[in-house]
Amino acid sequence: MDIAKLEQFDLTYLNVTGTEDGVVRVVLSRPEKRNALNADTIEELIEVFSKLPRMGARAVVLAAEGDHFCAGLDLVEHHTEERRPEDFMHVCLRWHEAFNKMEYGGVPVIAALKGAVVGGGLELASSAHVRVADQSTYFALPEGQRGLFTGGGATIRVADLVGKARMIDMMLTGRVYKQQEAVDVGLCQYLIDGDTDSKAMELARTAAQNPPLSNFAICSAISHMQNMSALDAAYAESVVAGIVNTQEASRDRLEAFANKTAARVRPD
Ligand code: 1HE
Repeated sequence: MDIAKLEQFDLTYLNVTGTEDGVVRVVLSRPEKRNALNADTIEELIEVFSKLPRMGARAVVLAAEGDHFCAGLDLVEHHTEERRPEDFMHVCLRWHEAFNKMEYGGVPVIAALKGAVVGGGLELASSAHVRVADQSTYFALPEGQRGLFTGGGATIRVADLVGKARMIDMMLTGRVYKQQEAVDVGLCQYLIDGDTDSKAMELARTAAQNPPLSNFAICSAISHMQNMSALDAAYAESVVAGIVNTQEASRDRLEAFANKTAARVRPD
C-alpha cells in the first residue's frame, strides 16, 4: 500500500500510521478522556475504516493511547447534548456504520487492549476480528448502572462472544471479566504478559502474509454467513470458496505443498 495516502486523513481523535508491509495502526488518541467515544470520533472511525480496504491495507492494529483502551460512550457529551430519542437513534446508527465497516470490511482488524474495555469500548473491541488482552485489561457493560442500554451493537457482537446469559448478567450486575476468565468466556483470544501492541502487530503481520482475497473472505464472509440461514450460508460459502480457492495467488502455495517445499502444519 502507498503509506503517503494515509496523510489525506484529517483526524483529531485518531492517529493513523502505516508500515511498509501494509499493516496500518489506528490509534485512539484521546487518553485524557480515557478514549471515550464522542460523535466526532465515530465519524473518524467511519472515514478511516471506509477507506483503508480500498487503500490496500493488508491488516489493521486498533490500539489506544494511555492506560485504558476505551471508556465507551462519551457520557459528558451525551449528558450536555440533551438528546431526544430520535437523536440518539441516529447516533447509534453512526456507531453501527463505523463498526460494520470494521467487521465486514474484509481487512483483518486486531485490537490491542489494555485497562478499561467497557460499554461502547467493548462494542468497539468486539467489532475487531482478534482481541489481545494484557493483565490490566478488564471488560464490563456498565450500562445498567448508568441507566442506559447498549447502542453500538453489543446485543449482537458481545452476545455472540459470550452468549446471551452472560451478557445479561454483565449488564444487570456490572460484572467485570479479566485475565484468564475473560479468555475462557470468549471476550478475547489472547492474554499476554507483555505489551498488547507488539503482540497485535505480530499477529497483524502474520495475517497480512495471506492473500488479500483470502483475508477478505475470512473477515467479511464469515460474519455475513452468520446472519443467514444454514442453507443460504452453505450456498454462499460454496460461492465464496469457488472464487477464493481458485485464485491466482493460491496457485504457488498449492504448488509448493505438492512439491513438498511448503511448511507443514505442526503443533509448535
Ligand atoms: C469520560 C468517560 C466517558 C472517562 N465519557 N468522559 N462508560 C462508563 O461508564 C465508563 C466511565 N469511565 C470510567 O469508569 C472511568 O473513567 C475509567 C475506569 C474508564 C477510568 O478511570 P480513571 O480514574 O482513570 O479516570 P477518570 O478520572 O474517571 O476520568 C478521566 C477523565 O476522562 C475525566 O474527565 P476530566 O475532564 O474530569 O479529566 C472523565 O470525565 C473522562 N471520562 N470516561 C466521558 N465514558 C452506544 S451506547 C454505549 C453506552 C456506553 O458506553 S455506557 C458505558 C459508559
